[in-house]
Amino acid sequence: MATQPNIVLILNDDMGYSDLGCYGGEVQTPNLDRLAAGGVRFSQFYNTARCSPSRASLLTGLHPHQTGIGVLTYNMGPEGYAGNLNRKCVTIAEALKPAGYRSYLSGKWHVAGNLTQPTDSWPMQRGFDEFYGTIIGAGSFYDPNTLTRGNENIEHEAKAPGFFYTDAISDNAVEFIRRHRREHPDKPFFEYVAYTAPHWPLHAHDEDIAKYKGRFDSGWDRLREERLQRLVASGILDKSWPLSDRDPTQPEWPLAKHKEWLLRCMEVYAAQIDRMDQGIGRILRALEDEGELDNTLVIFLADNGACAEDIPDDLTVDELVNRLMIAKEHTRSGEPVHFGNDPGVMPGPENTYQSYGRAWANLSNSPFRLYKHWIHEGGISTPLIVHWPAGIREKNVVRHTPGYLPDIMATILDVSKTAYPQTWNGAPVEPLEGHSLLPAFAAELPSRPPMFWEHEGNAAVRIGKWKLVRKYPDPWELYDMELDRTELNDIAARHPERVQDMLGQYEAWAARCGVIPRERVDELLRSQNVGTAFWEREDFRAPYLP
Ligand SMILES: [Ca+2]
Repeated sequence: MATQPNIVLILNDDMGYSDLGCYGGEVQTPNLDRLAAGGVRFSQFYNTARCSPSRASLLTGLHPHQTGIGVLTYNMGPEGYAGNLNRKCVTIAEALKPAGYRSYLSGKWHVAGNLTQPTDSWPMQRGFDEFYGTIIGAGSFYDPNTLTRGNENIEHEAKAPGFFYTDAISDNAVEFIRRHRREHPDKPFFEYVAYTAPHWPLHAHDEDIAKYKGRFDSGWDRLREERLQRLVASGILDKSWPLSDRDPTQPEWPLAKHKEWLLRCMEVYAAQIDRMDQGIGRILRALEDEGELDNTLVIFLADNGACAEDIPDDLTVDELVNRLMIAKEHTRSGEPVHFGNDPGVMPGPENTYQSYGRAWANLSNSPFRLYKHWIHEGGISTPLIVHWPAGIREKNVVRHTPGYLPDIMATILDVSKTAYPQTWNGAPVEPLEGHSLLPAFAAELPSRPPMFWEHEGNAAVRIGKWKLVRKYPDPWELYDMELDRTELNDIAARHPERVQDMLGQYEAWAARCGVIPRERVDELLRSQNVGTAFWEREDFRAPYLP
């Protein structure tokens, strides 16, 4: 390569494996589809099951527990769960600095405990030259909390007519590219674009929602089958893997109540992704206009599987607005915001705050089981699209080599020919956990090192075709991923020695990386007065259940 490539790393939030057009879904994503057609799609790429841990791992090439982000950004101190990106890790932006890169972030941060005062864990103190976005993990798309430029709160900018966070993320990403070319024409750049779509609340524009009117009318059962058929037809999934059953807590489509409202929820969810794709189109155009598209490695992925966690009815507005800071009590024009999944209120506008529910999340993760928060395939499987005309010869290929988030740092260092640092600011840094996927851009890899996950007691180890996985507090399950990617036949009882061996490797990893047992995490949560995490409560409202 004559010159170092630019890198544009695009992450989105709470999206299922099969929502995108180029991964079998109904959502119209022509710009991501274009990247897929000109690059490589990975069929077995994995994230870390929830927002903050995934972002911590993606940004550092480590496991989340090593970075201070064991669960989320609550302080559950001290042993690696401080809720702040610590000093034993470097971000991609920091690691690329010695190689001459400038770094930009447009979008969500969510790896800092302090949401209102700049700290050493905020983006500008973690290697980024420019930052536009939010520190918090979720919020209104019309009026987000913690909107920040550099280290300054700019929430007032969201009061401008027509403001919409997804568009603002896209526009700032475009502006960073254009200004970089004017002001630093000789330097390569790293841009991290972290969308919050399609995380709840279900906020979208009428014109985008209208595109999906009728598209989901056949219901989740039929659509789950259609998605699997398209995934098989496009060579992403093997035809021998059956569809998992519908989530047993959810009704078959004909029995679901409030269908008009239900359909609207899925239409808004699709519109959220659609709007993101439109913005990605503008980013790609900016790269083309500046003559940079060929030598830019564009990477797209999601931070966790689709989300079955609703916003519970009994969470007070005070908790949402003041303690969690993920909502505002009134719209910008002073109307009250109607919180919760009331089927009498259609989601989309600024005065609503809703989620699409478990049955649609089940569709989003087709054909897999479970959701965000679990380490089964529905929780951690993500599309991964890589596009780099100057560096990838093949077009429109699907690669089945497995990979996971720590590999992204390793890959970016590899393509930019940059060494991972042993120290940063005079202190030692944890050794890199990921392995470069650059060789997999050209061909399937014969093998890869083991992969490990842990999130709130849910855990897994993947060695070759074997996956040992636990849904806390249930026993460990064993799956042969070549025969059974949808995890339908637990064969742990038939392979006791393999289970013991994999468990031993898992426990050695967990001890090395500072994983705290779930029981202890619960104690810490209670001692920090965080209360029962609302995303785990079973009492949320699902008004469509028969
Ligand atoms: Ca997320």
